[in-house]
Amino acid sequence: MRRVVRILGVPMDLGQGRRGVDMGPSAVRYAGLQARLEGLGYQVEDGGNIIVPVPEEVRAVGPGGMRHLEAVAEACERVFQAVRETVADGRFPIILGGDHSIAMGTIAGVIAAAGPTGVLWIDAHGDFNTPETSPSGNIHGMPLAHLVGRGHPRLIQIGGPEPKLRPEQIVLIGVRSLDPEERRAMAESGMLVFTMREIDELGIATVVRQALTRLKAWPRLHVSLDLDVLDPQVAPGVGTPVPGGLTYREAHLMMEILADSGRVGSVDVVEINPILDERNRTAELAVELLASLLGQQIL
Ligand code: 5AB
Ligand code: MN
Ligand code: MN
Ligand code: MN
Repeated sequence: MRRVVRILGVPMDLGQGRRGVDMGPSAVRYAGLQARLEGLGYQVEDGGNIIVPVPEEVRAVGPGGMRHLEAVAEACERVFQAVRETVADGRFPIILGGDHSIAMGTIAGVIAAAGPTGVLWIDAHGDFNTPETSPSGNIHGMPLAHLVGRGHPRLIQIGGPEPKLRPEQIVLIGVRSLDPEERRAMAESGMLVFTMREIDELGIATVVRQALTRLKAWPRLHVSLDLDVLDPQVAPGVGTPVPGGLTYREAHLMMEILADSGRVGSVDVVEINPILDERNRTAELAVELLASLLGQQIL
């Protein structure tokens, strides 16, 4: 039976301050995602975009200084429904962001349909701020905290009242920028975190294999790929670039090893900002990484 992929776009830039990541879904489609996956033998459906308001039409600052809280929560609820339905239909969802706040909807949707799922959060940042610890009020810096049940109830309750994840079922890879309080909470949380230092010392292959072993109790995995994990020299088109990131080769090898595991059942690709990009190369890189994650091999 041919595997079926469903692409869902989430043109969301409410979870952060800089404009432009709402154009991510268009940029990745333009870079040829569907044709590339069809070339690998997949049947590909495009489920279109989830409706997300533009910042101009919604309330700017919510309680506790959280930017666009209600609008982000409502959009994430729509993401939750669409992803749950996609997984229940037996499709492999590829969710194109949009800023990283969408992961509160995608992961809740995957878990509602497929049950407990391990999460690989691949990101320069920890995304573990709460409204109290956030220096910016930007919700894209908070999704992981809310997924484990820490933060504002409106966001914790997307897709149901209980926390969606336990810290033990999360591994972060590529981290190199944490806020002081976020860092403390992360160290105490029990999540396994591979910073860039560990990647440099151990090599990306060992890091990814250790991550897979750590998550062995969860046969099904979700990958949440924030393109800012890559070095800005290879991925300039992201909202919050941080120097010292993954190379082109490390990112590909990571995707290849994850593909070999046969355990990845869903993926988000987030934070691509076409306005800051150079001739769409970050979106093209995203397509290549997705092809590798879905089994493209050189030989
Ligand atoms: B991203 C920062 N920690 O909370 C904050 O790109 C940045 O989804 C968050 O990883 C970056 O505002 C969020 C300073
Ligand atoms: Mn992120
Ligand atoms: Mn990031
Ligand atoms: Mn970002």
